[in-house]
Formats: sequence, C-alpha cells, structure tokens
Amino acid sequence: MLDGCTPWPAEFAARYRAAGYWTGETFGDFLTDRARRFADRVAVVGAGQRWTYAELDARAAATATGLARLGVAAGDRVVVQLPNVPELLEVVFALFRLGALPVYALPAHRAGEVAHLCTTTRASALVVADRHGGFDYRAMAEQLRARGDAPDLVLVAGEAGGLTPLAEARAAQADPSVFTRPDPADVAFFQLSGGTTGLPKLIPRTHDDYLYSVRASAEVCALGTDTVYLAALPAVHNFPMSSPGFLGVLHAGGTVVLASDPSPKTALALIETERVTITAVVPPIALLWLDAVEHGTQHDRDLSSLRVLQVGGAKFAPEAARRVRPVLGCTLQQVFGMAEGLVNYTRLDDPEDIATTTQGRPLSPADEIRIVDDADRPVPDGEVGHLLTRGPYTIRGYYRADEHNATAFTADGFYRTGDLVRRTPTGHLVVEGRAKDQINRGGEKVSAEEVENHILAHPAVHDAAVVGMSDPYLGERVCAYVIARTEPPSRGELLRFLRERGLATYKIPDRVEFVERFPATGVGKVSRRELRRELARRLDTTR
Ligand code: J2J
Repeated sequence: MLDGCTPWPAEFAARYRAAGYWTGETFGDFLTDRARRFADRVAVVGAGQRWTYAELDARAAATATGLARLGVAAGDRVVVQLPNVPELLEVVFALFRLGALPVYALPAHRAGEVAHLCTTTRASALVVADRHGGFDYRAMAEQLRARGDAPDLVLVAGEAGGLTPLAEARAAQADPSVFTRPDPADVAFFQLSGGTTGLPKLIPRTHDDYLYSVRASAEVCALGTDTVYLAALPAVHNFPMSSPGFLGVLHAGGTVVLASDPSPKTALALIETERVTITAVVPPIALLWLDAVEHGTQHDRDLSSLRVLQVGGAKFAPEAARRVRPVLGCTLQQVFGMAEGLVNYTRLDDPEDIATTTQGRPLSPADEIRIVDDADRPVPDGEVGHLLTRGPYTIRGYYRADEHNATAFTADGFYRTGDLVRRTPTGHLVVEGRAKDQINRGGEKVSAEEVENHILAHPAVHDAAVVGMSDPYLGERVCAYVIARTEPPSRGELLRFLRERGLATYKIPDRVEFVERFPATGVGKVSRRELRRELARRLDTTR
C-alpha cells in the first residue's frame, strides 16, 4: 500500500476477499466494462452536455492520453477541484486509467485548503474550473503556483486564461499503451476529512474498499439501468459520490444528472425535465425543497418520477422528515455516513416511523459497530455512547498522520467517529450528538481548532475559541469568541483577514464576539473543549 497509509491486517483483507466484498475490480476496469455493456445509454447530463457511456469512456481515454503526454504518470496525485460539470467524470476516470490518484477538493475550498492538499500529497497537477459560484479558480491557482503551493501543471475546465485548457489536454487519438492497471488493494484516491484538528486530514480509499461500498450502496438503493440520479450536492463530496452517488449510478448503468446548484429552482426543474428517480441532499436543502413545493415557487412542478429522496450529512429532524412523503410523494432514505467509511441507510422498505426517526443501519453485514462510554466500555443496549466502527470499507488510518491516528483509532483498528449514537431494538442508529470538536454547518464540517488557528494568526488577537451556535435552518452556524490583545480589530477586518488566508467559505465565522476573558471552567487547567461547551451553553441561553 502507498507509503503513509495504514493497510488492513492481512487476516482482515483475506476475510473481506473470501466473503466477496473485495473483488479486485478497479475504477478503470469498471468504466471500461460499463462502456461495453451500456455503450449507447446516457451516462451523464450537465452543463448543456449529454454523454453516452461510450462517449464518457472515449473522453476519459483521450484525456488520459493527453495527461500522460503532459507528464502525469501512474501513482501521481492530482488535485481535482471541479463543480458539477461532466468534465469532472471525464477527468477522474482519465486519472484512474493512468493509475493516477485524484485528490478531491470541494468547490467551496479556497487557497488554504487547496495549498494544503497540493503540498501534502505532492500533487503533480491541479484541475480547476474557470469560474463557479462567483469565484475565479484560475486566479487562485495562479496565486498558489506563484507561491510554489501548487504544481506547475494547472488545467482548467472552461476558459483557461493563461493556464492550460483541459480541452487542449485531450489527445486526438487515445493511446492505451499509456494506461496502467493499479493494484486494486492500493489507494485509488483521497478524500478530505471534515476534521477536528488544526489541518484537514487526508483519507486514502482503495479500489477494493470503495468499490465495495459503491456496489453495496447501489444495491440497497435498488439502482438499475432505469435510475436517473440528480447530483445536487457538490459531486466530489463522499455522499453524492458513493452513497450510492454518481459512482453507484454508473456502476448500475443509470444516468447521472449534474445540477450546478441545489436551489429548488435549479434542482426541481431538473427533476421534472430529466425524470429524476433518486437524489441526495443535506437537511437544509431538503427544508428548502419542501417549502418551495408546499408553499412556494415550485408548487406546480411534476415530481412524479422521483422515488427516493436521500437526506444525510447532518441530523434531519423527525418533524421535517415526516413531511417528505406527503409533500414530495417519494420515499425518504436517511443516510448517516462519513468519508472515512461506514455508511448507514434506512432501507427503502423500512416502516415510515423508522425512516423518519433513525439514521439507518450499517450498509454491510461486516460493519462492526461498538457503542462505548468515555473509557471505551460498551454501554448497555439502547443507551447513548460513542460510535466506534471497523469494517471492509472503513479506513484504518489517515494519510501521513501517525500521531493523530494513535487517538483517532483504537489499538484494534476501530475508527472513533466522534458521533454519539444509540441503537434501537431494530438495529437502527439514532445520532444523538457529537463528542468531537467539529461544527456541522448544514452538512459542511468545520474543525473548531482549524478556524481558531487562523484567527490566532491575526496580530491583534490574543486568544480565540470557535463554537457551534444552534440555528433553525443549518442546524449550527460558526461562532468565534475572540480576546483581543489591545484594541480589537473590527468584525469586518477579521473576516477579511480569514478570507485572505484562503479559508473555505463555509468556515468563515457567521458571528464574532469580542470578550474580555473566557468563562472559567472551574478547573485549574483550561480545557479548550470544556471552554467551547461552556461558550456554546452561554450562547444558547443568550439568544
Ligand atoms: C447526523 N449526522 C450525520 C446524519 C453524517 C453519506 C452521507 C453523509 C456523509 C457525510 C457521507 C449524518 N445525521 N444522517 O460521507 O457517504 C455527520 C456525522 C459524521 C460526519 C461525516 C456519506 N450523516 N453525519 O456527511 O465525512 O458527524 O460525510 O461523522 O462529510 O457527518 O461527515 P462527512
């Protein structure tokens, strides 16, 4: 396995293979095979384009050839930061053909995160869009390149400016001699963790483990060649990528429709016109859709093709969950997953009360679940505890993170999810809270420590504590408590400072409070976690 990654112990790997979970299939094999079987079916629709499986395959092959000529080789890491455009699929499958490893950045990531990804993985290329959502990725890429924080090779989907257009990298003729078939047990790509630490951690996923979760997810969601999936969330996120996401849909021979944004106007129009059968959203988007259909601008949309609405990424309140069937006329599927692995689903035939009040049960019979107290002792059945997990598609370690891995995983390889859950008698999990220093802003994960570090870099700041502030729409927003050295900077000045440091848009605090001191915690040594809890409590009572 790639240096810096933690392999599964041999006996586990053997067990997963013997059980048929790990099949030895690679991402490259998978598209080749589907292109043969479903050549003329539509694979992807988006940004005014409509490609069949044969076209997607041909484009991936031509781009792989072009990338090889530009110097991208097997084993190279390539940071891919693309919005929901068909070129995203073309590029990632081109990289898989070469045996190169995509490193996924969200469109909301900015120079700070992209630099971290490029330098940590020693990326040999960066692929960005021209503009999206009012942001110019070319300018960011040029700035990073000038600082030595991005590779020389920057490819742009769209208007390239002074950079290399992706279209130019596409060779006129594919040359299969440059393709490489990687070891299916090795790392296929990297996802970025939501994180709880100062710097975001990289999640290495193998062909074997990820394709198992994709296949099993496609099965749980009853996907087939008649499936039309709307990718409304940014497709590079683990949920719309693999649960079952666009990969599950392509695996099943269905059609992926890419939405440029998840607004009711854009997404519900696509559901109507493309006859979408399944889609996935985070709770705030589900609320927007429900309101738009029930009371608002989208009430006359024909959504009769929609069979399943998946909701996940953050807790979906039962009151909202109960509205899905009557308002949208489809089945709700709750999805509680994580880029590190474990994914739980309510099943499509679960009774309505289970689908609306639980976050599902594990995807695989081989997912091992432990629910434990602070001392790692199992809690009595039905009680709330920390969720630990191990299994055929849950990583055993973050990339190049020995120190962090020592606490993020147990000695016997269970991943500490940081989630507080209880298990119902039916085996379903209910997410009751969280023990990790992370803010879940409507499904977007913010590490308190990471944002604090950025605030602490401001010369006028003495100390900072970042906490979640409860919010009826997003679940939580980001609030920063700041102690200034002398004269506090203005709120606007501090936020500008954070934006200039290249922090992702969703990590920029929604509220800044300047305080004289932090509340005393009653213990001699100040625990930042205690402090955050105390501040969160105060915030709740003062709102
Ligand atoms: C409560 N909290 C949830 C849910 C995730 C499918 C779906 C989601 C993700 C994802 C994913 C939750 N209710 N239904 O990767 O494949 C919180 C938990 C979890 C963290 C993981 C997938 N669904 N969460 O959200 O890596 O705290 O993955 O540990 O972004 O989101 O975040 P992330």
